[in-house]
Amino acid sequence: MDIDTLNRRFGVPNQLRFVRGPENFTIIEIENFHARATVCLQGAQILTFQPRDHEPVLWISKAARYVAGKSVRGGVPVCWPWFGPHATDAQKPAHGYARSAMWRVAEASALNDGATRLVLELETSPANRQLWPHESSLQLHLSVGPTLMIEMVTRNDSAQAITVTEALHTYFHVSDIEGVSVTGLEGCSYVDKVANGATAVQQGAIRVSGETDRVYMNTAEECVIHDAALRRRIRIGKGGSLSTVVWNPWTDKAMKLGDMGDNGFRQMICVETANALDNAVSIPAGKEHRLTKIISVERA
Ligand code: TA6
Repeated sequence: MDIDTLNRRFGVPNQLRFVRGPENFTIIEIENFHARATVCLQGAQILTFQPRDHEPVLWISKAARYVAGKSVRGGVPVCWPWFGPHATDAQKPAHGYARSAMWRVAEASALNDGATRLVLELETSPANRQLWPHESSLQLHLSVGPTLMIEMVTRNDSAQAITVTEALHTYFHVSDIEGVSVTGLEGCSYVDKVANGATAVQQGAIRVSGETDRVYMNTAEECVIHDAALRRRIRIGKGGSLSTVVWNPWTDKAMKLGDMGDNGFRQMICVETANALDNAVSIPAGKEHRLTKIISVERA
């Protein structure tokens, strides 16, 4: 659908419009009394979120590339219908295909509280069906207001149960990675992907001083990123999620990724709301599963 048609059908006066972004990407610009945000239609990827009177909450790489069929480095990539490498087929894309596939707009509206609602739906295609041969659908429900509310809704339209792993792979903007801490996971066991998948138990707040890649298991807890230099706390609430992933690539991995920008890793930390590894979700035939993330910022 071209930009003019999108604006005619789904534009929300003074709040939401569609624009042509880099490399012809369709970008959704949202601005209301409470906040502003941008979303890339490919991958239903939230790129930016900035509440009024606050610094940007999400990190996006200064070296981000806009390539058709590739997710952009930063914001909130949608990992689905699997998280991480495919369990049995290394040829399949890491983190599933939703983050790099085309989505369509299902709804856009102004809410009574001044927030803006947007619903996007993953398009089906022969290529996607090859990767995931199950009658199912995925929608992303967003509410952009003083908080950013994101809901991934998986519906199983098939006649048998399906099992998914998933994540809202959120890159948060921080003043400096060694100046922040993350609370909420104290005492939680995690799989340490930097230590060959060894399991450990989180002692105290999380501080990062090297490559960090941990899947915290069986936790429904809210996490908080404490950033003294930015004089703020970012609260990350969740529902329908039993895993939280904490990731920073640090120097070498960032270099290998090639799109993190010079020292970009120093200004980001991923705190991902997920269902990963043994927290995979089984959805009975005809039923749906909702993973919810609520991001809010407060002055520290
Ligand atoms: O969520 C952490 C992680 O699984 C890391 O292992 C790293 O691979 C990261 O995701 C980024 O993956 P990507 O495919 O986006 O480069």
